[in-house]
Amino acid sequence: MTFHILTLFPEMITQATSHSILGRGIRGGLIQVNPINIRDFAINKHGQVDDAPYGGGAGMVMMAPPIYDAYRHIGHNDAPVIYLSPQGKVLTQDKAQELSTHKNLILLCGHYEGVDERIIEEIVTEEISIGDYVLTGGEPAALVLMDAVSRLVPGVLGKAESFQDESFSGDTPLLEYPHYTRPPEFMGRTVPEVLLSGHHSNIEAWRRQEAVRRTQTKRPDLLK
Ligand code: 4FV
Repeated sequence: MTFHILTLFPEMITQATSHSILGRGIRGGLIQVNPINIRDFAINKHGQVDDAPYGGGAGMVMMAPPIYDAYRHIGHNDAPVIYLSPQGKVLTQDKAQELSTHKNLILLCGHYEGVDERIIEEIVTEEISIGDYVLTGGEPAALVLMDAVSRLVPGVLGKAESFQDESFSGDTPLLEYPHYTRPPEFMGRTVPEVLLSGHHSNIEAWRRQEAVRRTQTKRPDLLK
């Protein structure tokens, strides 16, 4: 799968995606990350890509033409175009699962007060938010989406990593059960006996029960 990112800060994307699982997915050829610098499509030799809002008001607005030309440059007019913005539906595991089935995804990162509404009307297929708070730019949100989606692309997660019974997946989205590893004792705290029993069905039952209990206490909204 290829992520085409329309951004004013391509280095933010390349730097953040070259590590760990995403980096390995890229080196393994399973994931491609193609940042396009909108400023390469500026309207004048001053590299202008934003201007004052019509109707006045604070801040600047990103202009539609440079974004449109950058979009055309990608050459995948059939790919979903996602605008990362607080106005979007909040990203969920199910949405990440759906997005992981596409060969190409185009991510539009806003800055300043946002982008001219007409570019949203012209090219954006859906708006996605990573949460009800305001960022300085869409790049951190694009990186969150790319991470959540990439790890669901077959082969990106190695054998050691699995997305079995993880949070928010499966028919009833539960939070994950607690994890323990060596040392057997830490600051006087021990490991639940059942996990040391080797009795797999008891361990499974305990983990399920813990997942339900935690979801009831921490995220009862998920059980509704
Ligand atoms: C955001 C979010 C977000 C809004 C103005 C970028 C900023 C600036 N994106 N989820 N929350 N974007 O705050 O996705 O253009």
